[in-house]
Amino acid sequence: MLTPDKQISITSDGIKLLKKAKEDNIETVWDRHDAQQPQCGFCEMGLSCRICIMGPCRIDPFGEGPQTGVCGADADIIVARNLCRMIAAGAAAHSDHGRDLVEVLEAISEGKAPGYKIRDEAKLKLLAGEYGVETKDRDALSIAGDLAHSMMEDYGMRRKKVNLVSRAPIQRQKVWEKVGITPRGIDRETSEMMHRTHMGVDNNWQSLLLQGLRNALSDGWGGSMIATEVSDILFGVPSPKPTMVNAGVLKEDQVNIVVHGHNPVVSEMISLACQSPELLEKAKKLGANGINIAGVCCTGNELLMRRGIQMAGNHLMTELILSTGAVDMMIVDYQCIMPSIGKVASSYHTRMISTSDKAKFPGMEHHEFHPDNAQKKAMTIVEMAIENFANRKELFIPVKPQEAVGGFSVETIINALGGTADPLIDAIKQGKIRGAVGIVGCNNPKITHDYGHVTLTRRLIENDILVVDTGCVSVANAKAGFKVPSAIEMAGPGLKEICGALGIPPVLHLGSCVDNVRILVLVSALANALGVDISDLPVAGSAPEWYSEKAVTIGVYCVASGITTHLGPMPPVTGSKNIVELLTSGLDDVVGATFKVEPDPEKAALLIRHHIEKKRAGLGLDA
Ligand code: XCC
Ligand code: SF4
Repeated sequence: MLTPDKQISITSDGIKLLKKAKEDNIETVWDRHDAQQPQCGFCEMGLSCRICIMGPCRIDPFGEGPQTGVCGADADIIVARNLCRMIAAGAAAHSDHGRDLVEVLEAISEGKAPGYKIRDEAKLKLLAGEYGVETKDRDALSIAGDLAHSMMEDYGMRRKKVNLVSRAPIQRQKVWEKVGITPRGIDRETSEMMHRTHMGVDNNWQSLLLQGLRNALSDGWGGSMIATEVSDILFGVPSPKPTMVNAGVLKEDQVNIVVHGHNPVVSEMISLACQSPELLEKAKKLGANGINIAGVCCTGNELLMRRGIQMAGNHLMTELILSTGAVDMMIVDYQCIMPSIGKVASSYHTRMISTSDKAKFPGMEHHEFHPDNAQKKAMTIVEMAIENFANRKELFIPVKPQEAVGGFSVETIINALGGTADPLIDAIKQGKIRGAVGIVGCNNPKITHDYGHVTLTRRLIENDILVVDTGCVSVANAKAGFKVPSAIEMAGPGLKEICGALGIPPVLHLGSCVDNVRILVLVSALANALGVDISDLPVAGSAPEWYSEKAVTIGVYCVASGITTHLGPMPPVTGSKNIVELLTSGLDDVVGATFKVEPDPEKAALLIRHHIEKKRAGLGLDA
C-alpha cells in the first residue's frame, strides 16, 4: 500500500476517492505500481530483447557484461527495434479503430446498419472530393459506399501514398519524399515495421527508425485521420458545447452509465438509447429520475465533443470512479481499459459490459456489438443498467461538478475566428499570442495524477501561449477550470484580450486521441496561410504524462510532421546514445523537429517557450 504522504493526484475527487477505495480494500493502479518497484532497469533503457527464442537477451549498459544479444544485435539495434515495435502497436491500435468506422460507413451504404446514418453530408462530400469519388447527382449513401471502399484501399498496398497526406503543406510533403518516408499504405507500414524488426531483417538502427517515422505518419495522416473524419461524417462535426466534468457528474437520483474506451460506434448508440422515451419511462417506474450517461477516457471525449456529454474522469480515474458505488453500469469498447476494473467493480453493484469482439476482460459480461445489431443491443444493455439501479448500496459522490466548454473542431475554430485563420495569424504576428501548443496524452502512475498537464498548461497560457488539448489532458484541464470563458483571467494579457474578444477559453478541447489529427489539420492551415512549412511555426506538442504505445506513435508523427514535441516520461531508449542523440537533436536535420524530454512541467514550460520564441525569430516576428 502507498505511504499516506505520497501525493497521488492534484484533483480533489481523485484524492477523496482513493481514500474511499482504500477503506473498501480496493487495490488500485498505484498499489500495483508500488508492488512492481524496482522496475527492470534493462527494460527501462530499452536494452532487453525477447523478439526470438535464442534469447531473451540483455545488454549490459555498464560495458562489463554482454554487448550483443545471442544473434549479435547491439544496443542500437535492440533499442531501435523495441521503439519501432511500440510505434507499430500504436499505429495498429488507432488505425484499427479507423477501420471499424470505415466498416460502419460501408454497412450504412448497404442498408445494414440500422440506427446509424450520415449526419454530415457536407463533410461526406468534402472527403469524397479528396478521395476522387464522384459526388455530382449522387445520393449520400452511394457516395458513402464508394468513399468507404476508397478508404479501404488506403489500408492496403495498391497506392503509392496514403490519400490524406496531400492535406499537408507542399513543403512538408517534399520533406517526406526527400527522406523517403511518405506513407504508402496504412496497414502496409505497420506490417513492414513488424517484418523489419523480426530477427535478421533490418539491422541498421537509422533505417529502422526512418521506417518508424513512416509508420507513425501512416497513422497520423492515415488511420487516425480516417477515424476522426468518418466519425464526423457519422456523428457530426463537433461544435462548442457546455458540459460538466469530474466524479461529481454522477447523479444520486439517476441511473448512471459510464462509457469507457475509444470508439464512438458503441457509445453513440448507448447515448441514443439513454434518451429513449420507453427506457426513460422504465427508469422512472423503478425510482430513478432519469438516465445519466458520462464518459471516461477517449470514447467520453468523442461524446463530449459532439453532444456535450459530461466526463467523469481520465485514465487514472477509471478505477476510482467505480468506488463511488454510484455507477450502475460501465460499458467498454477498447484501448486503455485496465484489466483490473472488473475486479474493482465486483466490490460494488456495478455491472461491467464489454462490447467488442476484439476486447474481452476478466469480470465483465460480454455483449458483442456489430453495426447490424448495435441499435437493439444498446436498448437491451441500457435496460439492464436501469434494472441494476435498485441494487445500489451506499454512495459516495465526493465533489460538485466543474463547468467546461468542449467541442472545438478546426471548422468551429475557424468559424469562431470569422471564417478564416487570419485573426489568429494576426494575433501571432502582433505577438499578442506568442504561439500555440497541443498538450496531449495520458496519465501515468509514475507522475502525480494531472500535475504535469495542469502545471504546464497554466504556465503556457499565462505566457500568452494558446493551448489546445486532447485525450486525458483535456479532462485534467477542464477539471482545473481552464475551459470556461472566465479562465482568460489566468491567461497573459495578449491571450486574454484575443480569447476575451472571441468569447472562448484560453484552452480549447480538440477531442480524443485520434483527434490529434485535428492539430495536424490546424497547423497545416496556419502554415499554408503563412506560406511556410509546419516546422517553421511557433508551435509545439507535449505529452507530459504519457504511458501508451499509441502516445509514442502520436509523438513520432507530430515530430515527423515538423512539430517539436515534449515528453514527460522518458521513452525506453536511453540504452542507445546514438538513438537518444537522433531523437533529441539529429532529427532536426531530417524533419525539422525533435523530441525534448523533461519530467518537470515547470522546466518543460521554459523549454517550450524558448522553442516558440526561437521559431518566432526564424519567421522574423518581433524583429
Ligand atoms: Fe488512453 Fe485515449 Fe492515453 Fe488517455 S490519452 S490514457 S491513450 S485514453 Ni488517448
Ligand atoms: Fe536475443 Fe537477438 Fe533473439 Fe533479440 S533477436 S532475443 S537479441 S537473439
